[in-house]
Amino acid sequence: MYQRIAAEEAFATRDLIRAYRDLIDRKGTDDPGFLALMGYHLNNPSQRTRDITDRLQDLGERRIREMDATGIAKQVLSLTSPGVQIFPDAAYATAMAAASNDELVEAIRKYPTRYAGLAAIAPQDPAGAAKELERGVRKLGLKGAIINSHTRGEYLDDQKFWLIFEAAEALDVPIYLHPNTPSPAMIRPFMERGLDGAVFGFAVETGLHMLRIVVSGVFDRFPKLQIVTGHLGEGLPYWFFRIDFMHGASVRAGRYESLKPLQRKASDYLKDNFYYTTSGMAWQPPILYAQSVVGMDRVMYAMDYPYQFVPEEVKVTDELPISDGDKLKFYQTNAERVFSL
Ligand code: 1DF
Ligand code: MN
Repeated sequence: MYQRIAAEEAFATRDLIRAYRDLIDRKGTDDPGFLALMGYHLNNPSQRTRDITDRLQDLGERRIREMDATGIAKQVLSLTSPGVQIFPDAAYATAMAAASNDELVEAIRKYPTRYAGLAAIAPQDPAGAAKELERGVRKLGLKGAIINSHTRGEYLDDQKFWLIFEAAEALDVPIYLHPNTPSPAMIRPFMERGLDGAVFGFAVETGLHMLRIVVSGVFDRFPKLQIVTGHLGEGLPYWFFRIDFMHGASVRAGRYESLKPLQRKASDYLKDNFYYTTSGMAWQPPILYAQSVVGMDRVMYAMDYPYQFVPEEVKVTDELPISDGDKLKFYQTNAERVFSL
């Protein structure tokens, strides 16, 4: 009746893992979120983290076997967060993105019916990132790009990054705005209670990033641009009414110089320029709620393998009380459309 396409599935190259270990060991970054997140994943002795790190690096038989076991027809693969965005040297980050995209494409060529992929890019060099996105799509057949929220504390509403949006719109491919840990300027109160990671910090950071992009006017400039978000939009669908009310009031009152009038309501962009995946949200109430506010054409399945590899969770979405036609959209055709699969 449908193929299950999973839209936010992570991998890592051996070189990336090595470079992360090196950054941690020689204190090559002072980003507290990165050190906490990758310090945990790479150095914690638990079975869970060791399994995740092993699975991340397998683009071969093990991954295919586990997809078969959970009924996943196709994974849309992306380099794990924070990708190359942590590296201080922009040229190094750009080269690392290209090498990772080349490796990804090798795997896709080996399993063309099972894998598709998004390009890693290095916003540290916006022009280089736009070029790598173009190479990824035109030469390698990748389906868009992934950006893991802030890049060294900077957000994509800064116009220096808009070359990337311009390229995505021109190529007619989406940007997956994947979580990163909260930026250094706001992570402290999260870390004091161990809430900086996927438990909640990711969602605050990335929901903020989505809203910064919306209110900056990116979509008035690039009206066809599409952004894919995970974790059911990092909570934002619950906020549409209040965001429209308060954002509109602040704009009309001229409260901030930086808050410019938009052509449409904030929630209009969140409905028409964003897609929402269910990564990490195997729970029917918020999925049904998101479908009710953004529509059946904008919510799609993701597992978040290997970070959230819980085979029983697929049953939760299989059993959604929606029509067969809507289930086909949810699992298959929405992803086929936005990623041109
Ligand atoms: C975690 C979760 C890590 C997700 C991720 O990338 C990630 C985690 C480093 O649990 O630490 O992509 N996730 O999307 O929920
Ligand atoms: Mn993820």
